[in-house]
Amino acid sequence: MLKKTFVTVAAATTLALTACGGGTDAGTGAGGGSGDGITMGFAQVGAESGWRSANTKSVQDAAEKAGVDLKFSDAQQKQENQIKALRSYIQQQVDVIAFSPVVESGWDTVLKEAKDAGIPVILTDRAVDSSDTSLYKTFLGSDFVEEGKKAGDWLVEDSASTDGPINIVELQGTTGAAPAIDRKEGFEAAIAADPDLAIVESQTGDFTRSGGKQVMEAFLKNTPDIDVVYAHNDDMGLGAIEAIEAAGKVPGKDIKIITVDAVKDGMTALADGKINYIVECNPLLGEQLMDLAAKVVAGEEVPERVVTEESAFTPEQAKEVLASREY
Ligand code: GYE
Repeated sequence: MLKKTFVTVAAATTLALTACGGGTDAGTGAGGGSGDGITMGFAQVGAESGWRSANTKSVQDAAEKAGVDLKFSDAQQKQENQIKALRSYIQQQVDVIAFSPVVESGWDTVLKEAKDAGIPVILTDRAVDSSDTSLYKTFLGSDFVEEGKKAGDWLVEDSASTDGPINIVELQGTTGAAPAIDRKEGFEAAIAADPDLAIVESQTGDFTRSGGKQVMEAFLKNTPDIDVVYAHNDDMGLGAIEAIEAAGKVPGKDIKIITVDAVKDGMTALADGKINYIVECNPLLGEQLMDLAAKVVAGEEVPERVVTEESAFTPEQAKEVLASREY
């Protein structure tokens, strides 16, 4: 749907600073030339996970390919840093702002400042909970509730033949972040189908490997019979594996592990049988983002919501795709 031509962009982008590159790539979705002359301020969450690194690279590569002048900042998982970055982009009068909000709440004031300055904002990867949807043009990213649901559905099916209670511990993402809230919600809704499945402990590991390890160590100390770990991303699952092994248990067997993302390290652990199931979350949003930015700057209509397509992997499937996995 997004892979449309941008031949009209050159004419419509009256504010474009330099000559546009024509539309030779138009229709391929490759983004070549479509963003020529556009300045984009991009406020990234941080560098907390393998997913994030792949996302950053995708945005930087796509900007270069599209001829977009990218001003990139890393907020180190702190909302105040992200707000500062947004204000500096407003001051610099960039053509478009894109950002992945670290948490859902608290954006109205700064988004209003961008709107008043006439700078369009694109949300990428994570959503905000503002009731005023005129504060941003579009949201490009995954359906996190659906991801949580896929994780829960797999567990319901996997435990169908087992009798008795199944104790799940949950490693949540960053508190207040859209993917943490939604992945929890989707998973809980799915496991409600089986009364034997219960979340007995749930805490944030902040989407990091060290966070996942630390929280899992505490879970293992406090809770004797853990059957399943549900981690909101691969990195926390990988940290949990270290804690489980250090406690003398076998990850994937004594304790089953379900994660979200499907980055290379996660897929390697899945292929090795240390993780049992991974729900994919696609970080390669760069090209779609540059395409949307070109349209928004040109004053063209864009869909309110652009959802990325994703699948899920078993160990067998991980073995098949691992070698060709880009990130
Ligand atoms: O799943 C996690 C990262 O917002 C979808 O953030 C993203 C999440 C991703 O730290 O690994």
